[in-house]
Amino acid sequence: MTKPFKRILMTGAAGGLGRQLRGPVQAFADIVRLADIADLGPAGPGEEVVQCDLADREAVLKMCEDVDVVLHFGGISTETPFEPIMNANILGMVNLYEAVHKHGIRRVIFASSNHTMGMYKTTDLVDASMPLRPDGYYGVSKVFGESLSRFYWDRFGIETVCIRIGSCFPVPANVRMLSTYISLDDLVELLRCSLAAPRVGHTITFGVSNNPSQWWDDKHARFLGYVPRDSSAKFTHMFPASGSYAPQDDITITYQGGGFLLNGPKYPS
Ligand code: NAI
Ligand code: 15L
Repeated sequence: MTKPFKRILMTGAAGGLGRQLRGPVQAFADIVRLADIADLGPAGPGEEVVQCDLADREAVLKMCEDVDVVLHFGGISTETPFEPIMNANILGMVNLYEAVHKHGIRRVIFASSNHTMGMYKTTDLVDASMPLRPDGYYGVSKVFGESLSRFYWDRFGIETVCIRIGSCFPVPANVRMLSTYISLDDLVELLRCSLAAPRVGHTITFGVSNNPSQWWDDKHARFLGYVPRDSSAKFTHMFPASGSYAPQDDITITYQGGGFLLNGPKYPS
């Protein structure tokens, strides 16, 4: 069967999501180029493997040679001190888009995050037109990525779908994740839709399954045609109601960003 692309690049391929997506992304292209700063092991059939630090401009330029489309999953994925985030998620993003532009790559799918909006309350319903409210350095770096990709669309016509991924883990780790859960199958389907749509311009979509509790309204990205099939409902029994109210001053319950708020910048440090 003919595949939609000749060569797809997936950064962050050695990470938690990258390892699980390594098989499914084969459906999208004849050749999958897997990249990470960490070791990826040997290339399998239909694969190429590149070890590359996103902060290394020349290496990123080379990583993007002869690529048709990019799935950008590489970078720091949690709240950490600023320096690693700056190198991987900010400088790395600049290097990537410079290379994408130089090589004439037309579309990027960017693994953004719900932490771009983590300071909204868990009682809010958020959509992509609402002001950004990141919950720490990590969320701010994803806001930077969304903003940089917007600039590259407006100025150079490079298309990006920013997927504000919720929590893509096999099983929710806490009550919060009953609202933020996305299954791997649903994420793969959202990637497929983001690659297949004829025109995406600069689109922000929420990567979430059809969970009983919804914090995000994806009305601005319906045209992608993503219809989640999974739900966190099957995990609800893991978190029975305690019968007592959570303390009002618990910021991990008040804000959508949850535990990330505890690890962000604090003064005095
Ligand atoms: P992960 O931390 O397991 O994987 C990230 C990968 O990026 C790692 O393999 C790491 O070696 C690589 N990396 C880090 N710094 C790098 C650098 N300077 N140069 C090249 N590669 C570098 O994270 P995970 O969970 O696989 O997430 C993948 C992407 O999806 C991340 O961008 C994350 O922010 C985003 N995301 C993930 C969510 C989830 O539920 N897993 C939720 C929201 C966003
Ligand atoms: C993210 O952005 C992280 O990359 C991931 O590790 C999870 O913590 C997720 O958000 C979440 O909010 O659960």
